[in-house]
Amino acid sequence: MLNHADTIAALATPVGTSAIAVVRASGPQAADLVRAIFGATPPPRLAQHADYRDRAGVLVDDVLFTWFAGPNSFTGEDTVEISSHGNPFIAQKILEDLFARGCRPAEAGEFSKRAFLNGRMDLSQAEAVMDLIHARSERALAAANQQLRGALGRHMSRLVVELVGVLAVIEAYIDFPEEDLPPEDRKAVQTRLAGLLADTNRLLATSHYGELLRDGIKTVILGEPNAGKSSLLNRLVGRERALVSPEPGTTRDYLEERIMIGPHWLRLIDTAGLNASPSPLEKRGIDKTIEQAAEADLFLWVIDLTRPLPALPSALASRLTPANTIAVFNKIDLTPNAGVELPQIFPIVNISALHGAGLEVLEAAVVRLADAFHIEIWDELVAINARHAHALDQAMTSLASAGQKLAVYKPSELVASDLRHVLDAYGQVSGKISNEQILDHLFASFCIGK
Ligand SMILES: Nc1nc2c(ncn2[C@@H]2O[C@H](COP(=O)(O)OP(=O)(O)O)[C@@H](O)[C@H]2O)c(=O)[nH]1
Ligand SMILES: [Mg+2]
Repeated sequence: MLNHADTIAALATPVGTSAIAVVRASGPQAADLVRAIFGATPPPRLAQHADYRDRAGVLVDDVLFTWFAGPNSFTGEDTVEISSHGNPFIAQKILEDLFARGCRPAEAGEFSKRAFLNGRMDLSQAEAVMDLIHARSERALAAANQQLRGALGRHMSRLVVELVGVLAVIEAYIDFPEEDLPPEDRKAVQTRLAGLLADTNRLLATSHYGELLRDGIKTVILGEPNAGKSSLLNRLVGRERALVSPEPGTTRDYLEERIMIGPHWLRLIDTAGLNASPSPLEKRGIDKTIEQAAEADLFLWVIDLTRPLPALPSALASRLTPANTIAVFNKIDLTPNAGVELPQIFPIVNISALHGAGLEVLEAAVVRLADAFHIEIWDELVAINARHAHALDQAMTSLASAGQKLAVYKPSELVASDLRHVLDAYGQVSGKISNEQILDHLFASFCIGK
């Protein structure tokens, strides 16, 4: 275990009035602190009821505290968690007392950093702690929980083991340059590299889903002016978020709101109406709509049933598919029997944004489309973040380069050098691959006896 000389302390709960507040201290002095404040270290992981008296002996609060003896703690160090009444003044008093007794204020993320440095979790798990804290939907929570339990780390370990195996085969020939890689080995290595590329790509392909879970599914409401887009946004958000008016062109700029629909977290965007002959200001609004649509995951195309179906600008029309678009026929209160011929077969939902009819059906339709974004790899929900994606992208590049070199009989050193880059890139994801681990693997597979 790494030695961190400092004992750090911080408030683990938000500042403010609440039922309880938790102050946490971690580091080599934690045992002494517990003895000094509470008399003795109790059995680990059992909450204790005690008076908290500061250094001057003044009673601060009666608290529950829990003692964690390292390495069986979040950070891997001796740790104490003190739950006081949730008054920020009390929590501050306790913190000040801990500082007076020799702790120093923890930096942002420092508890997790220590957990990582002490080998309590890999980097992807440390990130999952953040994801867990910020998860806003059932799906995001499930993904964070799986990552925290090491799902991504396990996938990465599998890839690393396979890669190191391939590297071992190639390295064996580097040491004996007079013997080039025999054709059957070359073929086998190529097949294994192709497998690594495919598996890496599968993980990489979850990055967009990761974005959706962390930032919300970008859902653009579009349609002609006065179709009822803003009315629909207000309905879904549950309050008067956007101005609604019979005057066309009310929404000039786009508006964004985040909402939950079923298990999904959505970034809902209301846009300027697609007026066929816009004023210059409307034109700018429409350009923004097209910009927003370029990166959207879902579309709610609001169609006013009392009017003929307008043509969509081609930049938009080309983005809409039955898998990402719901045709929302609005104003059924005015024309209950109307229908509109659509240019493609989209799922259709009839609503009245004004009266709220059809909203549940619409939400169910959104859930159905959003469900399709769900990706599982080897039965686990994996959704990597942007940092992982960057590393895996580099891994893909180097894997492809190694494959090419093999194919054109480049020297094995050059192939091995590419593969070491892949190993570095894999290592960035979990932050866990040490040279020793690699050497262990390498030597374990060296039974060539040459
Ligand atoms: N009768 C009826 N009027 C609606 C409905 N939805 C919207 N409207 C009206 O249509 C007009 C334009 O609505 P708005 O939401 O501002 O449309 P937007 O321009 O697409 O954002 C307003 O007067 C709304 O009250 C509906 O379902 N039924
Ligand atoms: Mg509007």
